[in-house]
Amino acid sequence: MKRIMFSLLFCLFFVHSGFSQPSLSLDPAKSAWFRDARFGIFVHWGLYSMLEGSYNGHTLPDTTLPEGRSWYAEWVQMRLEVPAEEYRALARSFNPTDFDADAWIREVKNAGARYFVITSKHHDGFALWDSDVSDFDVMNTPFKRDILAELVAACKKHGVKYGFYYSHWQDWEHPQGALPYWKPKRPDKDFEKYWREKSLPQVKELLVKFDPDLLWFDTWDEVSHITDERRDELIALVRSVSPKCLINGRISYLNPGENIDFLEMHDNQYPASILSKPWQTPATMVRSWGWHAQDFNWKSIPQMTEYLVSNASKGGNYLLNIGPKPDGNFPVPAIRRLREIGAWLYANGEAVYGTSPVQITPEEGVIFTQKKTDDGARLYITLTAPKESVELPVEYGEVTGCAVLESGRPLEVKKSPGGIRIPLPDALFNDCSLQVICLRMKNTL
Ligand code: JFZ
Repeated sequence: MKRIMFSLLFCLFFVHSGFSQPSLSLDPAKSAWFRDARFGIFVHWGLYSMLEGSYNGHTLPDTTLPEGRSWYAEWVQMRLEVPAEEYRALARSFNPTDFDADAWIREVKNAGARYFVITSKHHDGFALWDSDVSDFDVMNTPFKRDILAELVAACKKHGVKYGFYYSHWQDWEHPQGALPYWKPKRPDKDFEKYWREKSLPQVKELLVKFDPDLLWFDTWDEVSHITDERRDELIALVRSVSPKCLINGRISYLNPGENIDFLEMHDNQYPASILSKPWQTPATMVRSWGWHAQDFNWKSIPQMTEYLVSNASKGGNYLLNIGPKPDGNFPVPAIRRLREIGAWLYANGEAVYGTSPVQITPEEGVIFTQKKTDDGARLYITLTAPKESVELPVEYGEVTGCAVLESGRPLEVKKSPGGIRIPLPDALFNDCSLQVICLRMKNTL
């Protein structure tokens, strides 16, 4: 009895001390919406958009850099060496008179995206909201409108989750913010000043003013200055202000630790296997993130649709970027792509939203996703290339029906040595949009 009492006390002590620890982690249930959403829209917009990828007669090439990276237009200040005062002066003519937050978020919604992420402050240090922390913000432009406030209102109205990209490490405006790798490195005690004066206070301001659903921090290969201590300090700040705000892995790309909510892939990077944490690929429609008037490398709609479904099949999301123009409009090729992806999701969204990965490696030209339903389960087979039939290692007795998802056209299921075989009619491949087969089953795989 004494021993039992002792263990009970011991347990109580443990549980209690566990609760009194400041917790950096977020309940995984709070990222359920993110996992189910699968598709988000990203926006890179700021003073750099006004330069459109060119400066002083030079244009950033749209070819790939030796390291496999592109000449991103939002890096124009550093890549084409715009003098600091001249870059700062862009604020004096920032006036995107066509900007309409409601119209943007309607496009996001019609695209079938479930969340929206915008650069609240990119590496250039310019804030798109009314910041009490820094004068380098949208209120000190002729436009004088809090862009984030307008977008947040539109997201709430349309039921779209929203988050902010915030460059917590690189800041080319603050005299102590981190600079690109080819510039001299700041002494760490200088960076500390930027960290205390601008980075942490602006993140807090974003949380308090706008209550975002997620924060998108940005570091990559080399995380000088972003030590584990600073990473954890920032996580603790977010957790202390917001019980719901998700944090991405690029808060410290090489060492995200255990307390981030989802992993962020490298730009346009697609993992080959299923990952256990929620994750997403930030992806461009062209090469650049920010608007580049000479970047004509628009990706095809089937290609982008395939990235979306393929990521879903590995438990991940697709965060597709738009670089709005300096007048506040989305580029026409971006709008057409958004609307066509939205049309595809209108017909086939069931194969994407709220699905889970399947542990079977599919044959070439096929992507699997699945979900449980009240009457059993659905296996979705997305076809990325024409073929005569699909073979599946599924027991014949498990199948309760099969049809093309978009049209409802019934398909015959045959018993085969390896399980089942579904012959595919030629007409399925009459146009270039991906077709999905919905297999009704008794249980998930
Ligand atoms: C970063 C930003 O620098 C870029 O402007 C954009 O916002 C993107 C989403 O995130 O991109 C980088 C930049 C450099 C590397 C990786 C991502 N890098 O060198 O590995």
